[in-house]
Amino acid sequence: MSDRQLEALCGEMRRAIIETVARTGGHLGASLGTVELTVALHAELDSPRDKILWDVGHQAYGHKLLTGRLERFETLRQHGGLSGFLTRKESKHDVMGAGHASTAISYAVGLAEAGRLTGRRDGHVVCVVGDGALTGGMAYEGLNQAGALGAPVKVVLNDNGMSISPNVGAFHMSLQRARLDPTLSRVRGEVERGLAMIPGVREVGSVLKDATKALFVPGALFEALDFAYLGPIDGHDLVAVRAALRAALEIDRPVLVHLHTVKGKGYSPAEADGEAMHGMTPFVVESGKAAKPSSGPPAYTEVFGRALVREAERDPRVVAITAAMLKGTGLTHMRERFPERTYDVGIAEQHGVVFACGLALAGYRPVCAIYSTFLQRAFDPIVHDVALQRLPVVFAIDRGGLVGDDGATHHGVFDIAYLRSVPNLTVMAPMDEAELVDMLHTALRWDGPIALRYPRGAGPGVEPRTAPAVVEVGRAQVLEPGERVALVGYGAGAQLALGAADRVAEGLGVRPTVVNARFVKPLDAELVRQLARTHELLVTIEDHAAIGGFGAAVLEALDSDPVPVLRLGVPDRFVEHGKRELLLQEIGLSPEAVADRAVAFAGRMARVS
Ligand SMILES: Cc1ncc(C[n+]2csc(CCOP(=O)(O)OP(=O)(O)O)c2C)c(N)n1
Repeated sequence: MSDRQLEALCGEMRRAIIETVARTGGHLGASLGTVELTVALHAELDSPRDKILWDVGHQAYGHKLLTGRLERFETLRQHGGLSGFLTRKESKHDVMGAGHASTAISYAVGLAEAGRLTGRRDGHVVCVVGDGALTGGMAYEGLNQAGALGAPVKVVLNDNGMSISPNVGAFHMSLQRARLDPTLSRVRGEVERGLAMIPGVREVGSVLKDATKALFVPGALFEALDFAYLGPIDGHDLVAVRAALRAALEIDRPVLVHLHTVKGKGYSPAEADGEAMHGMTPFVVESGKAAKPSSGPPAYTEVFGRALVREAERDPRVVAITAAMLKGTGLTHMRERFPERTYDVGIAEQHGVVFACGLALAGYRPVCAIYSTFLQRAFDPIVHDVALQRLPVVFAIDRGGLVGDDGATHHGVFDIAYLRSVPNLTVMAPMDEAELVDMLHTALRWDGPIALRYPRGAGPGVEPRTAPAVVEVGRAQVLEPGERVALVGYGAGAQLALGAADRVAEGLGVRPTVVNARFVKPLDAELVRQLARTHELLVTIEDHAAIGGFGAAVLEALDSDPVPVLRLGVPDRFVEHGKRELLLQEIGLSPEAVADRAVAFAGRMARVS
């Protein structure tokens, strides 16, 4: 296709992305910003022989459109439809699957090195990485090794100045300075021209060019890592981007191509508010406003964010940490009220947790507000730095459980398992908004590491008390006394237990006992044993992997009082994307399914006995 045709194609792709995401919801701004880059990559490369890797994969809707998924594009993020990220099973053009940031460079180095090992350099390896993803340490680990190996990877830095919120960090600031200060490149040009006038300099021209580049453009860091640096280039100038890619592909060593792009490019509401338009629910194209204004009780995130401000007002030692999820974790309220006590460390969960340790050592009460799925990145610091050192760090774990449309990369279904095996940690989950506020209050008064998890979206709408109360650590709560069957729920599981109770009563002819477990560590083992002695069946309910989760903790506590335990949780497979309610139904964790499974199990037991 000619350049004119390709430019027209870019317009068509933008329209398809805007119109589809308006219906399905999804990552809008990021994919609008990469349209020209996507077209340029597919014009210059022969995918899948040449390997195009996208970090996170949320900016790759255009790549889906150009690799055979136009027809199915309207199923984006729908149950059974296209994923909102790239996944290996969806297309041979999706070289790697992702959803978490900062992995693409490492994959690319591995692919390039495999080519060297086998002696078959089968195509180019090009990865696209955002400036946000460059706040994650793993990106530097990859660059560092690529430089040392001389691996011929091509890294395209898609620099839009934004992570989800405006990007952070010293490197970002230096990129911004370079972007905002045109004198830097003018001065560099003048210096180069001046040097070229010095007799004898012509012979070492390229060396000097490299030296001035290092002095005047953000390429210095990449040059230090033994990358050739090309840029900065206007990432919406298709011809310029193609030329830069061609130049990079000709160089047989690591190259970084630096593009300046605009998040939301071509759709004015998204250009105007990149943060709000990063991840969208369905919206009206003309206005950019949500199609269905939110109603009902506030999300757990919001309740947490406001409660944290109140705790910080009471105690000047309270500080808050997010890893690039200021809005997603509700810390915008903290940022507004106490900007100097609110830290966005970038996409750096590992660092963020150890940073919290430093603050805790000095007497502060850090609260790390991190999604369950991203906290996986910080597992070693949780063990080695927080728990082993017994530091009073609070983990506010948002998006515990199935998250819905984002799918397998984002479900937070492993945190109970990976936290409850760690000594010194206290691990709890509220069943409603009021308990969330109380548990945060409790956590900030607890002398040791402590975590609370809560699900995505809104709770049942229980108003928090005016003055929060301290919850007794390790004590569960019997919500409804009953007989024969005890439904023991953890966190959102307690709501499921309540929701299932009537149907269980109908099925059994007697009302079941309903328990809000509150703590998985320390577990209220005394109550669990008492339930075991007084009931025929315990049913544990959790929005978490059944393996290693709350139900497993209950089983472990019962070795001397055996009673059948039906453990209801997420099965041992990766659950795909779709509406949360639909997914919960699919895996048998809707209130109705919980009730039916409990009654059927009790029925089978009765037949056996
Ligand atoms: C480990 C991890 N933490 C947090 C996130 C949430 N997240 C998704 S996209 C994003 C911003 C990425 O910014 P950038 O790489 O610059 O891409 P852009 O959206 O600007 O194109 C963040 C923080 C994530 N995907 N992975």
